[in-house]
Formats: sequence, C-alpha cells, structure tokens
Amino acid sequence: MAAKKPAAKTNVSGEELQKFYREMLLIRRFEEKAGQLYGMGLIGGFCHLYIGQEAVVVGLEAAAEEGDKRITSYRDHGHMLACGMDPNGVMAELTGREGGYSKGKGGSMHMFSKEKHFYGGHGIVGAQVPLGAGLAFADKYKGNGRVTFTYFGDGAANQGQVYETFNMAALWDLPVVFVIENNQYAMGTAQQRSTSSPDIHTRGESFGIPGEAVDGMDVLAVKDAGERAVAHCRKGKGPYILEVKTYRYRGHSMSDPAKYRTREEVQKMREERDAIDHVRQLLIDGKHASEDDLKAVDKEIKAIVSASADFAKESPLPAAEELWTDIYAEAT
Ligand SMILES: Cc1ncc(C[n+]2csc(CCOP(=O)(O)OP(=O)(O)O)c2C)c(N)n1
Ligand SMILES: [Mg+2]
Repeated sequence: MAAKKPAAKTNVSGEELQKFYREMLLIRRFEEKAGQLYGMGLIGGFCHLYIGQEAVVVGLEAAAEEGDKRITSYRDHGHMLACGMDPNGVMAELTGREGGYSKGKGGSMHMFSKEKHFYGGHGIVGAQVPLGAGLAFADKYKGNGRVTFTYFGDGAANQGQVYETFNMAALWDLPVVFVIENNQYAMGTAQQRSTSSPDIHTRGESFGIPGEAVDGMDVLAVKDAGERAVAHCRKGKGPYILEVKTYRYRGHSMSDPAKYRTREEVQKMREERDAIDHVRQLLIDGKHASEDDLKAVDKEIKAIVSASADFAKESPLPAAEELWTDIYAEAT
C-alpha cells in the first residue's frame, strides 16, 4: 500500500539548513578526496563513491534519534560520516592504515562503529537487508524503542532475500525502515532494463508494508519522509519502505567505463537537481547565510577533509602480526 504523502515542510530553520549544507558538503568533499587518493594509488581495492546521493543519508539522519541503528551496502562512506563517525578513521581505513576503523584490514566496504551504531559496510548485494531486520528484531525483543535504517539499492531490491525479509519484518512488526536508494542504475544496468515495475516503493504491498517514493535530491523532503517512517516504526506498527529517488554522479566504482549513460544526462542532474546547490540557494534566498558565510563553511570543510588525508598518510600500515588478530573469536 502506498502511504499518504503530505507536502515537505517548508518551515525549516536557518540553523537546520546550515547543518544540512555542512553535512552534505563534508560527504561530497570527503568523497572527492577519496577519489584523488585512489587515483594516486593510496587507496586499493574497491571504492564506491556516494557523490550525488548526499541528501539521502543527511535527511534520514536528521530523522533518527540516539541509539537508532544503520546498516548499508558497499557505497557506505556517506552513511558513516552522516552518523558522526570520524573522517580521520574512515580515510585511514580507506587507505589501509592502522588508524582506520578496522585497523586498516577492512577497507572501503568493511567498517563498523559500535559507538555510532553503524553496522557496515556489506559487499554482497542485498546481504545487509536480512541483517538489518535482525538488528530490528533484537531491539523489538529488548523493547528499547530503537529503529534500524536498512539501506539498499534499486538493483538489490530485485533480490529474493529482500522479500523473505519483508515477510518476516511484517509478520513480527519489526521496527525497520527499508531505505531503497534508487540511483537508477545497478552497476551499468539502468533500472528500466532490469526492473519490471519502476515503483519499487509499492513492493511491500503484498506484505502489508506501507511505502512511499521520496525526492532524494531534496534533503527536506527526505527528512520529512524519514520522520513519518520512524514514527510508524516507533509506534510498533512494523516496517516501512522509503524509495528515495537519487542519482550518483560518479561511476559505479572507481573502475567504471561509464558507457551506459551519456555525459549530458549526468551534467543535467548536476546542474538542475544538485542537493547541495538546492540548500545553498535556500540559505541565500532566505537570508540565512551570505556568500561569505558559505565560503567560510567550504573552507572549514576542506580543512577537515585534508586533515583526514594527512592523518591517513601519516598512520602506519598494520603490523604483520595483525594478520592473526580479529579473525576468530578468542578461545574462552
Ligand atoms: C550477490 C551479489 N551479486 C552481484 C554482485 C556484484 N555487484 C556489485 S554492486 C552491484 C549492483 C548493485 O546495484 P544497486 O543495488 O542499485 O546499488 P548501487 O551500486 O547503485 O548503490 C552488483 C551486481 C555482488 N556484489 N553481490
Ligand atoms: Mg543503484
């Protein structure tokens, strides 16, 4: 069943807009820096950038409360930064250094933070979806009122395990928000080539899970929808689906020939729908910030990001003995 969708709130404060601007810009600049470090050979293996999709996590984190959980796919750096993980630790992990969140042994797709309730980082498409329901099951069992945000892509939404999970989540009224980040592509496959019905938010209908489509390039609309979803879960009404329509500007990963879409298509989204430009305009038009104020924020964010790159470069590689730690549980 498609849920009723009121218009996005317009009475947002200047302070909140500034927060959104800052948080989205941090993700964008961080990802740009990661792309540079990858090009320099300082990051190895897989690396999937989130540039273009920033409003999704920033909007949803604004709807979250302390103790709520999040779990996502391999396109995960934005989620980490949005929930407050330290850019230094994330960059150090990307570069495989000791100071990283997984001591340099996990890399881009395998970072976790107990403190921030971030449960990864998963390289197997769709694998995080049943895990997300499991986290929500634990919270329901404990009766602690927490909600789990379980993020996955439009491609992952075609996987069987997603529907097994929908069934159980609905059956047990689990407090889980299924966030489908529909960036219109799964690697090089456009949604219309892989998906029989484009309205992925209606996929919960046969399980009785409400769903709605959200403009993922508008952080205010995302937050608004996130609040509806979270309220539904916290009332004990079970899961909720948000299909957040977004777009990735960069390739699927750092090794993407980009032959499946035109440059013009990407350029058009950047020019007409960019989520950061949108908030920038709201700040200026509403006289919440001047061009100079925003320049100062840009400078501050650049400094945080370059400090994270310096921290990463200065952090040593993991010692050889580390190969034998964190593999098996210690014998008790
Ligand atoms: C089970 C599984 N099958 C295939 C792959 C290879 N693969 C990695 S990402 C991806 C596309 C997923 O697209 P989507 O869910 O839309 O997420 P996006 O990359 O757009 O964020 C595929 C097929 C994989 N990692 N795991
Ligand atoms: Mg996708």
